[in-house]
Amino acid sequence: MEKFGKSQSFKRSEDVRFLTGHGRYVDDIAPDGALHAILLRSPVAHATITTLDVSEAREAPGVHLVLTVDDLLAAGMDVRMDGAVLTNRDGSKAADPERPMLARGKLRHVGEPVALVVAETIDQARDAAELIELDYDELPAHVELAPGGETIHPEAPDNRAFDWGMGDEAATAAAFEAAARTVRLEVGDNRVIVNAMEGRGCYAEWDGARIHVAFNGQGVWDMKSELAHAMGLDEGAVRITNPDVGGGFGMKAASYPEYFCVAQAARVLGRPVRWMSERTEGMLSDHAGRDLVTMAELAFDADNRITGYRIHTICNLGAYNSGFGQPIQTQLFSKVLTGTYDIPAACMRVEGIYTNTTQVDAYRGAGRPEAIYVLERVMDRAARELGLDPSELRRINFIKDFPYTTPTGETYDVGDFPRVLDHAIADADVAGFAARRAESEAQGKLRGLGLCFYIESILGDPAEDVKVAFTEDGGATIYVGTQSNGQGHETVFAKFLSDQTGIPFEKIGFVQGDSDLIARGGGTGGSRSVTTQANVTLACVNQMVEGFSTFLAEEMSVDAGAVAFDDERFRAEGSNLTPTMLEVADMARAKGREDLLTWAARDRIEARSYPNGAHFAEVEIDRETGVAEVVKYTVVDDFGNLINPMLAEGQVHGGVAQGLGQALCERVVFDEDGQLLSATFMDYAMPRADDVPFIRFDVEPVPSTGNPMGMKGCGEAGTVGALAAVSNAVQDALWPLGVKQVDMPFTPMRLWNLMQGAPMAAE
Ligand code: SMO
Repeated sequence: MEKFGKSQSFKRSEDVRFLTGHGRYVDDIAPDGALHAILLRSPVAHATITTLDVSEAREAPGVHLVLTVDDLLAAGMDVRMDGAVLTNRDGSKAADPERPMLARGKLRHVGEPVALVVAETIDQARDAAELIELDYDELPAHVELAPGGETIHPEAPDNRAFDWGMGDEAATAAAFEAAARTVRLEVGDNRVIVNAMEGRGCYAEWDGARIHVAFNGQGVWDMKSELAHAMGLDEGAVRITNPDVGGGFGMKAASYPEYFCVAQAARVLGRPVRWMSERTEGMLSDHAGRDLVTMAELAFDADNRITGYRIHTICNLGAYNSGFGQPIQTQLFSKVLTGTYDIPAACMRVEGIYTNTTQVDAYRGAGRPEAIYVLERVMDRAARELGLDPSELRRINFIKDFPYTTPTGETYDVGDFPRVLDHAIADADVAGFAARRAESEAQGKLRGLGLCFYIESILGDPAEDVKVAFTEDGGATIYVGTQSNGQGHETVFAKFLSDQTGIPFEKIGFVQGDSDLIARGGGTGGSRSVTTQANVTLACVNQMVEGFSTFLAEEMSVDAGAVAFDDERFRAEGSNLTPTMLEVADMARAKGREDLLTWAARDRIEARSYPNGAHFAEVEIDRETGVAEVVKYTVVDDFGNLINPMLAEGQVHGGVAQGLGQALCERVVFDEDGQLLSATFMDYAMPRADDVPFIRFDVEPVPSTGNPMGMKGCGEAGTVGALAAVSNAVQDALWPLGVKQVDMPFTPMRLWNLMQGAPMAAE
């Protein structure tokens, strides 16, 4: 691993641009003269449309176009949005009702797009939208996370989208029958609204032959093929770009109806058209996260070893299948179902439910935080019931021999969970907790300590693309298939290329997110970027070194194979020439060897990697007010080898803050009619800076064997660990009062009621 020993906390070169207001976000760069689009959205959660008359709106001042689903269909568009579909336990296909780009006959959630209005100004578009006549017969809304209720899609009786399973049910049942002890716990995982700092937006332009759509997404490739298909264009006639993006978190990974409608408007009008979401609009139309309830059961033998684990989950899909809605709480959840424990028999059953709410899809971790949350909550409960220290119960059950194949078929290559846990116990000063608790109590506060030991499986496309082009000005440009959403890719990937080639960092240009410039790419998601991009960049550098060496052998009049590259210079015995890579590129250019000036590679990592770690949270709860505060937080991660520890730590900070927000304050409330009551920042509580404590972070690396750099991926890990750590700490604080179960979010009202002995429903 010597070659990767150059890891260092190199500062982000893009920050100067971002901090001085020079970011190029989609709404900053829309073409001059672009028309403004707004969406008329459904004001009700469930209804049959009786009238949709846009004629008056079309005549309104400044209006250029109004599109309904009929207009899209009349233009020959395929209005059906893509969504992955599962196979049920009984072998049948899961319900796959159409999700139209604009409402088609029915309205199924508040905020569903109904019509697109394009005008000279936003105000004119808004005024025109008021003139649209939308009449409907309201239907009862199905909001509850349970089967039954008014049918939303005829294809899904009882509003059940799927009934999916995995694992060995019979072996698990046998383990439960033979168990010395069993422990069960029902755990809710509250719905969250993602609220990226930058809302969703796009613009589109049509030049008569090609469409260009710029949107703030997590990659351009899925959108390219979907848009070509929907608009009936060759892929060659579609260019998709992602400029700077202010946070995606899985929510921006999907294609959304607005992008297709805006593209069609640009094609119809032959003029650029732009759309930018407002905050409340985003809360109603961005895919939400989590929203599931799970019954989890553990079976133990007399030595406190887990012999069986099973879960039954009900999860919310919202009104339609969105891109990844179905696989998240099922296939992705299954990747880490049994966590870091050696569990011989396990199985899962998941029922997906349609409701008259906005779609629920990927959110930082997509299924893996949910799986770890459930497991680490029930492990914590088990420790209490078995009378063991929570760390001890985990230690007894840790997987110790690698490679290890889990009951759901994942093969963990390496890990050293006891070492990571020991490090965290020391860093968190677990030994001093009793004294800290006594201090808190002296001030009228409850104090709890919570542990989560998580593992993640990095996901997304294991293949990635890169191109390196040597430029006339004596530098090089790296083109990457991944997509920064603010993580610092520009710095990390240029620095990686610099380290591997000796090309000075400041001479390396960076290009991402343009389907015309990069052959293919997997975008950002599933903690994949650094591993996949570094892997393929390395493959590309190896090609460059080989090609340049062959070229140089001739120039130096030495044998091919005598030329060596030491990360900075090419050298060969018998030659005084020791050129750098940029110098070789110049030599090649002078000789007209254009073929040596552009290098492209595509490579696949053969195995996934499994970041893991321990989070300890300490929470103080004010008995008078019910306010819970996270007062101490410690993370020790095994991310394998890091190429920029500072940026990895930043990812952990952000991830923990997001998990802490879900645990402490974020609460989505729909009323019984399906109206979103928490649709502004006055009503929806995001975590603020003073909710987040100092986070102590360290690493205990066990390099992955799944990729040549020994990396493990760190983007989602903070969120995966934070939910259960904070929840177990709150549980620990309340246990002495006889409170046996409490679900997120731990709002003051909820905790205060619990402390008064009032039922949670009193909220
Ligand atoms: S939730 Mo992510 O972008 O895999």
